Amino acid sequence: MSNQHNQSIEQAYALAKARFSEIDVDTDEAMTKTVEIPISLHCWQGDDVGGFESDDQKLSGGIAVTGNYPGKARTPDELRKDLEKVYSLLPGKHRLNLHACYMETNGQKIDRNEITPEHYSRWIDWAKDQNIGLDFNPTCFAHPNSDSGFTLASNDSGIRNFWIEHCIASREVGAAMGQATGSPCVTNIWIPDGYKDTPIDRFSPRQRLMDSLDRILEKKINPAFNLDAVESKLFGIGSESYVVGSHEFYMGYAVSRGILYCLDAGHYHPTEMISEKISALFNYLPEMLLHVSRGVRWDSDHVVTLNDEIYAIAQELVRNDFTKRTHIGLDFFDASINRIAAWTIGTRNMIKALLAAHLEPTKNLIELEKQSDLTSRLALLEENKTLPFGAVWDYYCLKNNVPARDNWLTEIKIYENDVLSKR
Ligand code: RNT
Ligand code: ZN
Repeated sequence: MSNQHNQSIEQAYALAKARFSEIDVDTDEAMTKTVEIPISLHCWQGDDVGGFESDDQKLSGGIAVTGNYPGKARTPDELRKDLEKVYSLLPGKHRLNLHACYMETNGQKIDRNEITPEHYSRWIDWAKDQNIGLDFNPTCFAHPNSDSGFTLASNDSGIRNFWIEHCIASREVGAAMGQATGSPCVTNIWIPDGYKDTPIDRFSPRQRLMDSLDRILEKKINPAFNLDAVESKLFGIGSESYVVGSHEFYMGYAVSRGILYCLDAGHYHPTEMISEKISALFNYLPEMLLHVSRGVRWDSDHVVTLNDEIYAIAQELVRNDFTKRTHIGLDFFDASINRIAAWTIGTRNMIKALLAAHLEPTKNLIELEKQSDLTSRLALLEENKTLPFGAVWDYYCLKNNVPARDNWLTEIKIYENDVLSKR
């Protein structure tokens, strides 16, 4: 970038720094704290949750990707190349969240219950090379054994055992990833199980799910290598009336078993916010996983924008010092726009929200709350919204050697022209 461009960012930053110091906020410290927080990028934004197992397996499980933007990654190498582009546009060091169906088997048919760390060795080598951590997910959908709509809660013991084996194997893969990268891998279990229409027996499937999970988690794994999480959901396409793994089910399960609970921002009633749940759950759980997403009218997994909820999530984590206990993952998939841009926009927004939260004069606001000066609390919260946050963000990008302002978009346009359009 030109000197002039950098200079204007530096000048704006100097003014912003002075303005923030008037309200006792240290902008340099805010940047130092933000850069320590990794975001786990979801591999599935790059190829519409396709994976590399077989060509004919359609997405299922009540989730859907819409859009047909050209340039989708067709191979693991293409996906890695795309990810490298995205990482180069993000300030800070981040992680990759991989789904089991992104295995690489050299053309060999490996069923889900047969996966071993070897089938992810290229991902592991690449992660080591990039110096990034890995997270993992069993893929309990898009497979003939999930066609009935049931997996770990199935009443067919053959089907149930298959998925139990897959999840057990996934934890081993997670542990190998954690060991190889030197950073614990969060292995997150989400299953689609549920009914389109009103069930008679809501209890038995949940008892079966509990039993399946207990069998999966039977083997203790060193938490320095692998951490287990379970993700709840309200409904999916085709499971509108009943989802076995509901919020209450998994909250109770995670608390009673001492594992991580995954809060997905799209998995609750539309007015129910995960930002509100974080401080409740941290009374009972040592650590949590987030799937930051944006539902539009339903669990539609739109690209994360810098909206009230993403600010609120970041505020909850920063104000309460929960950032070290929270694994921040993303979960959106949009194929109607450039997929690399979608990843970049959503992730930069999560980072922006964290930086903004670090720029809040929290101590002063808490003081007002303690004094019951609720008028000033509201007044200052509103004043904060127009502080020169953008100038700090631009400088944060500059300082971390990634494109500031909308310059990242220029890079993506070049990449689209040179790489994506040739696919
Ligand atoms: C589905 C869950 C789940 C998936 C990914 C692909 O509703 O949110 O996390 O999106 O596993
Ligand atoms: Zn999710």
